[in-house]
Order: sequence, then C-alpha cells, then structure tokens
Amino acid sequence: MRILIASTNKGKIEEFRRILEPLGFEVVEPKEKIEVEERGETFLENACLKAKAYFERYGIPTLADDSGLIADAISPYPGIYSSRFYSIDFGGKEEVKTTKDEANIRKLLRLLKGKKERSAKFVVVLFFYGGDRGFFVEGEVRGRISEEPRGEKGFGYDPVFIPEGYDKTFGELTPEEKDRISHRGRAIRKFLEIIKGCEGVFT
Ligand code: ITT
Repeated sequence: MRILIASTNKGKIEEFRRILEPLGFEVVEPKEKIEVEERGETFLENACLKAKAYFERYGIPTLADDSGLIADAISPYPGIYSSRFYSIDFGGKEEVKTTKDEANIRKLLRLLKGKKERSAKFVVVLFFYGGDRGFFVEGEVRGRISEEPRGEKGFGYDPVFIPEGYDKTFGELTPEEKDRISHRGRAIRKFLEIIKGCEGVFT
C-alpha cells in the first residue's frame, strides 16, 4: 500500500519510513510543503487540515502527523507551537543562531531554568485520510526535560527529553529504542492495527 506522509519534517518522515517500510508500505514523501492556511487550535484539527490538504494535492492515501512537546511547568506550551516556539510571544522570542530546533530548545531551557517541575510529554495525533473517509489515532510518552541538551540522534526536542524509566535523552537512545516507546511509535502501531482490519477500504 502507498502512503503519502503529509509532512516536510525530515525527522518525522525518517521515523515513518523506518517503521512502515519493513512492513511492506511504500512511503511517499511530498515534493513540496503545502502551507496549510487555517491553523487549528488543537493537534487533531491541525492533523486533519494537513491530511486533507496533502490528499487533495497528491491524490494518494495520506497520513498526517501533528505533534509537539508539552512541558507541565508552562503547559500548554510549547504544545501546538512546538515547531515555531522560538518565535512566539509567550516567554519572549529567541534568535535563530544555527537551527530552529536549537532556538526552540534554548527557549525551553531558559523558561525552565531553576524550576523543579521538569515533567513533560510528547503527544501526536496521526490523521489518515483516503478521500471520502479517514480516522485518527493518538500517542503519548511521558518524561522530563533535561538541564542540558544531550545526544545527536533524532530531531526537534529529542536532545532534552528523557522518557520515563530512562536516564538517557531521546537524542542518546537508538532509533529502535525511541520507536519502541515514543508517542509516534505508539501511534503508528495503533494505526497499523486499524489499517490491517480495513483491507480494501483505502487503496
Ligand atoms: P509538518 O507540519 O510538515 O509535519 P512540523 O515540524 O511543522 O512539520 P508540527 O507542526 O507537527 O510539524 O510540529 C511538531 C514539532 O514538535 C516538531 O517540529 C518538533 O519540534 C516537535 N516534535 C514532534 N515530535 C518530535 C519527536 O519525536 N522528537 C522531537 N521533537 C518532536
């Protein structure tokens, strides 16, 4: 089955590829980003908007991912603003010196500096859309924000997120370890359960 991933985030696409391709799915990457005009106020709304927009452009059954990190001490932030947290007014803007990911992390660590409460969670909503029907699944992983970035693996906030039960960040864990416990890994496995039971419905 061909599936278009409604994302231009290389880190996300790599995770979809490494879980779905060994199971026989053909993972298709969009050639260009579609600016989804109406930004929703929830992960579900945003995932739904992205799935619909990419499906309309490419005509391939489409899986959209809207995700983010929520730090309890500043909840619901970074939240739905995770990818552009550095640039929003909340907590003051942060200059991009190298990458947006680095600026996002710098701002998060600044806002949590000296705070005891460092608990956080990654959440994702995956919305699968095949034209006249679709469904969504959710995934979450709880953990805490480290004092300093650690590890080179993964993407986004991975270097500062320590999942519950571990002392390493997602940036230090192997891809396989991350997929086993991550919000996205969990959601993709729920997606697979549903799609297995829907043979012939989405082609
Ligand atoms: P698309 O809309 O093209 O998919 P995006 O990066 O803008 O790309 P989102 O709006 O869903 O996507 O933002 C999610 C952000 O949350 C992402 O940019 C990361 O900063 C962060 N994020 C989500 N999942 C993550 C993960 O597994 N590890 C680290 N950071 C993650």
